[in-house]
Amino acid sequence: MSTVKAKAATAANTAYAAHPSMRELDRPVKVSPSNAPAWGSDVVADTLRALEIPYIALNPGASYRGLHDSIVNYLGNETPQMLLCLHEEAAVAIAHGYAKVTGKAMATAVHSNVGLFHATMAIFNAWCDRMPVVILGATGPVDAAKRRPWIDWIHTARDQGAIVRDYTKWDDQPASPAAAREALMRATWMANTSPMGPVYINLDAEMQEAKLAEPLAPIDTARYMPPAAPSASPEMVKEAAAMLKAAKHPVMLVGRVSRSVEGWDTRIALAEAINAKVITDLKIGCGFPTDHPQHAGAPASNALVPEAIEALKAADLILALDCVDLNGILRGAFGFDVPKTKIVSVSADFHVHRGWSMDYEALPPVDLLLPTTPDEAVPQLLAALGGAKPRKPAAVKKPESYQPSDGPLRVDDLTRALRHAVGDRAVTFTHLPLSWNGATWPFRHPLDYIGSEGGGGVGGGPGNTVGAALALKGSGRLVIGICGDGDFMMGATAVWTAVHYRIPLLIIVCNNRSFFNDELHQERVARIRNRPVENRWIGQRISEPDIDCSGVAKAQGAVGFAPVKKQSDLVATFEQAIAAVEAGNVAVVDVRVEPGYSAVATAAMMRGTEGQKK
Ligand SMILES: Cc1ncc(C[n+]2csc(CCOP(=O)(O)OP(=O)(O)O)c2C)c(N)n1
Ligand SMILES: [Mg+2]
Repeated sequence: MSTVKAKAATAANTAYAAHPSMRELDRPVKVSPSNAPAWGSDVVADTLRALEIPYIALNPGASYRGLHDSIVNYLGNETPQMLLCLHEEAAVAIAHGYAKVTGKAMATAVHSNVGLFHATMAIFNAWCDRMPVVILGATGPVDAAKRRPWIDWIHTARDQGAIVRDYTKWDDQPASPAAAREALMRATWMANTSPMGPVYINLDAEMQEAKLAEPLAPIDTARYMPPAAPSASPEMVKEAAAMLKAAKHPVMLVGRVSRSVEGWDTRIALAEAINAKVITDLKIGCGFPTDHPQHAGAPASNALVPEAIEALKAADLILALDCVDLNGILRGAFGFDVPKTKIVSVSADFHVHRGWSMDYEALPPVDLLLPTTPDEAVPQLLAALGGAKPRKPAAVKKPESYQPSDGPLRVDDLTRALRHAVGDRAVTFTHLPLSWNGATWPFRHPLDYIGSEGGGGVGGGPGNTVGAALALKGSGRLVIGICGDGDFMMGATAVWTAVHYRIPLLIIVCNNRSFFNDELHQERVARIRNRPVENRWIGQRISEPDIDCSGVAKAQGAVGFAPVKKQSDLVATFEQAIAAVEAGNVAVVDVRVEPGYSAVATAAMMRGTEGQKK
């Protein structure tokens, strides 16, 4: 008898359940179906199941051996199912990638202080990306009299949650199974409520391993997790709609939005109803078709393209839909002049702005704030404006016919060849490199691109890709993560988890043999100081030896290909790699690209050094 009542499976939550094929893997033997919860950690496991957590990505450790046993021998390694990871950063990055697709938290478990230390950067990435992850940790025994000599002492910290408190929504260290059950419900509820984010629950080893003194009265989790979406008042919506209606040249800045098709269609309808120019941001998942005639130029990451700057300068109203850095965008168009244009912002993000991390960015001027999410507000705004206009079907431009040249292989050549090899398949990009040129690949569906790692922590690309591919397993979408060589090498062990759990995906490494972003930084400093820019590569190049990134993947069981060095080999290699993925494999292609970023990104990084020595 479980101590927590699970919700019945509904259409809404089946997409969130584990993929049936995963159930064939890592099956425990001799698990009694009539198992009764007998230990503290059994209550924790029961609660994870009641919360319908499908997976728990973990790296093991003695501090949570009680919970580990409960998941395997009490639950039978189902809901949640364990996903073994070779590094805690990968475990959290996988859960983060999963949330980027589903909008819901899965769990991770990390060992005491040391596992949590490894996990921190990935937690920060999820935090900045406002993505939910339930992180379980462990410590102790808190009671010093119960500690084993040495190891239990070094792995017990007085306030372990302090390591991550400043970039999680909430943390707790429950002292009893009943308190742990409550903490898990609160944590999951908070993580999945907008603005979303990671949460941390630290489980005392002794609490996990103690026999249950008495059975807990069963509870129904749903009653403790009421829906709590932030909302704007009808008056505010009316006022914003009137401002939109009066505007002649509105601009819609699309920021953090869900992956829902309904939300996507409603944003298109709103933009068309008010004839707004639209600007999207490669830092986050796509929120609007980038080849729609109203999309101003191509999407970019840290800099605005000229068409976007022009649209903003001509705007008489700006509608900002939960932008990651609204003030930064305004600065890209208006410099340090405060724009006179009226600004309506839809964002509830201020609820999670805290003192330690400044990921809230500069305070933007806002004339009307709707304190809610774009997914809530856009349909209301559209209704207040009288609904959608009839739509013409979007004209889909075919990519230009592909012709490799025998010139140097650049990222744009990689993209053209990949588009050709992919053909009409539906693709989800789970990561794009800093060298990506937004003009080269249109996004036409909310799952075409799920955004970057969020916190600028290099190394998240592979893990985010694995987690997203897990969520998309069986969806028919071809999952492709394009990572820099620096990013791939920092997060490479996530490949093993994908291979072991048979999660098909393709990783393409844009291998420029360098932490190239920082070469540009060194060039900038050298120019300003009138020093030799020729030395920018020192301490940056990952060459001599060059790394065979697909070899690193092959060693972990993935299908690896010989590094591609010529444009003419790209399409054939991509076709083989796609065939391997469609046969259920993990494939990694290492493409030796020339170092270089798109013109917009390079210009942004070099701004202010024009005229200085090259
Ligand atoms: C954890 C971490 N370390 C260092 C940096 C600084 N940094 C920003 S971009 C970058 C280069 C990344 O190299 P790669 O993934 O190969 O991309 P490239 O710039 O070469 O296209 C580095 C080192 C960072 N953002 N995060
Ligand atoms: Mg690189």
